[in-house]
Amino acid sequence: MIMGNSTARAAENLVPHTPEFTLPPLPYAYDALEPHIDKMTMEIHHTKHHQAYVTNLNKALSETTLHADSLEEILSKVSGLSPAIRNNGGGHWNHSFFWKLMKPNGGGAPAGKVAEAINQAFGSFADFQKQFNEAAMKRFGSGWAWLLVNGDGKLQIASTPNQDNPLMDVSDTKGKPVLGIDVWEHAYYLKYQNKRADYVGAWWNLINWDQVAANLG
Ligand code: MN3
Repeated sequence: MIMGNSTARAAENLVPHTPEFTLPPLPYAYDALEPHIDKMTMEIHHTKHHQAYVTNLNKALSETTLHADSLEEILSKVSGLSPAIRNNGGGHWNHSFFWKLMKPNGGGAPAGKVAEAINQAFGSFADFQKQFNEAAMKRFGSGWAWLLVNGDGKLQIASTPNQDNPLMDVSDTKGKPVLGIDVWEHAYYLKYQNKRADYVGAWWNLINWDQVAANLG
C-alpha cells in the first residue's frame, strides 16, 4: 500500500480528504544501476519525472472532494476521476513500484516460488522472458509491460498505455502487478536512444527477485 502523509491536509481541516503524497527515496544511489541504467537517467527520472507525478497528483486531488485512504483505492475507481488523477496517480504508483524492482547486481533467474509460478504459467523462464520482452517491445509509444496475478489467481503478461496499470478499473487487463518495466523513452533515451530492445535486455540484469517474490505474496 502506498500511503500518503495526511498531516498537511488534515491540518487544513479539509473533510473529506485524501492523503498528500510524497516522493519516496530511491533504495540505492543514482549511479548504483550502472552500466545498465546510467546515473543521469536515474536522477532525472526520479527527481523530475516522478516528482512531477507526485506534485501534479496532489494538485489534482486538491481540486476534488474525493475521500480515499490509499493510492490503490484511488486507482480502483479512476474511471470516475479526472485524467490528471489517472495519469499522475498511475505515474506515482508505477514509479514507486518500479524502483523497488531493481537493485545493483540483481538479475539472473528467479528461484523458489517465483520460478515455480513462472514455469507453471509460461513453461520456462526463457519462454516467460520472450513473451514479456514482446509485450515491452510492442507497446507503441509510451507505457508499461507487466507481469501480474489476474482475477483467477494466474500469472499473466500485459501492457498498458501511458501511466495506466492493472490496478485501474479502466485497464483492459486487471490484477495485482508483480513485475513491471517502464518503456517510456525518458526511461532509456539518454543511454540507449531509440534502441528500446537494448534497454529491456539490460534491465533483466537488475531485477530484484526477492521483491518480485514479495509482490507475488
Ligand atoms: Mn518513467
